[in-house]
Amino acid sequence: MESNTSAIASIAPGDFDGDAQMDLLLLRKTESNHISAEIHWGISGTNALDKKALILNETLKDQPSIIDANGDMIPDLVGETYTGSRVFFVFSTNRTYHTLEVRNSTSSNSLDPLRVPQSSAFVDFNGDLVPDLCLVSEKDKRIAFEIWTAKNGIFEWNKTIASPAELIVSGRASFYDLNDNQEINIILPGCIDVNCEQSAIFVWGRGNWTRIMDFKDWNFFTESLPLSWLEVPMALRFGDYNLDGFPDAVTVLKSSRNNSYAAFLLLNTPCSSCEGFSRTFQINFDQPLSPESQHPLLCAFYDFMEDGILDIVLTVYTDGEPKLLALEQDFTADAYFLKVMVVSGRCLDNCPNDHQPYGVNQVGPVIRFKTTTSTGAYEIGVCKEDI
Ligand SMILES: [Ca+2]
Ligand SMILES: [Ca+2]
Ligand SMILES: [Ca+2]
Ligand SMILES: [Ca+2]
Repeated sequence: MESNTSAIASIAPGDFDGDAQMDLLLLRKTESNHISAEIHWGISGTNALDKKALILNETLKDQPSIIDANGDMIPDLVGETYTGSRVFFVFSTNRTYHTLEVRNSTSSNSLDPLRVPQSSAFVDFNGDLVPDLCLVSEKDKRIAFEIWTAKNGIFEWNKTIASPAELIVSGRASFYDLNDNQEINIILPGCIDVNCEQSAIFVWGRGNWTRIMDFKDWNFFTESLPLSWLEVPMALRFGDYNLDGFPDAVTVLKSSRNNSYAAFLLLNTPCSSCEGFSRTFQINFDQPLSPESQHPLLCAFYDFMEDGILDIVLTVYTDGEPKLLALEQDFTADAYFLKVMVVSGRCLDNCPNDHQPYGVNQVGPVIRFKTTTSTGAYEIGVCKEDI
């Protein structure tokens, strides 16, 4: 790979030319604060990268999202160029790309700018198992979720959902089926005051926002982390910790009593008092995931043993530097899990080096499965890719 002095903002794997060999998307932050994107091509049958990379002509305002814009199982990108156009970058097998403007065919109004940091989702919103697109835009400091439904390889604008009016500071949304009704919910953490002394979690489901949780002594926070290069918006990170079929979350909160930070597990539990939604989160504030002497920066679920039981990975800031901790979970309850790997299936009978045709990992897959419970009843599960 050629050397370049611009800071690397992020990297992501993907097969951007559809030859069933993983390539590398590398994003850089230029000196003028633009994001530039390069694709480094994997060479078939080796672990090496081609010396010649594809560098996108356009620079972007923020990191793009990886989606499949035309349904050909080759990943594409969507983002906003530095000049303010919202575009898809569509890649093809000959290692080139073309741009397509994102257009709302039902309106002649120009599209609102995308929110920075962008947190779009490529998930199935209408239950046809084809991933749709949710782009987060921002107007007059209020964010909105634009749902674009995929039809025959084209995204059509379907609706725009404004964030709850009482939410003053919005965090990063997550997209999960929180109440197990086979419909994706938008889960939005944030604050209902400017100083984030009153935090809350809102959920979008069946056409309404419901405030499912209010915080008191521990809250989300807006200040940046002690590492200047790490910009992390307030966010919940999801996984089914206790294997009951309902996604749980982890996050870092700040104490309003002594300004300390701690990471907590948010257990998805039934809620009888949440008007309009059947679930909420329960937090055991006496049991943070990290000792109070440590300053947690980030936490997420991760299955270290690949046995279906989620462990937790935690970054803490101690002695002036970040450290990575792994919390292994001991799980003994009677539960089962289904592990599904979705691949693109690209390369048919001409696979390089005689390997079986299976392709590589894919963005946006959704699976639906039907099982029989011990009492003979049918149980339907719908699951999207965990990212
Ligand atoms: Ca490739
Ligand atoms: Ca594509
Ligand atoms: Ca769909
Ligand atoms: Ca759970």
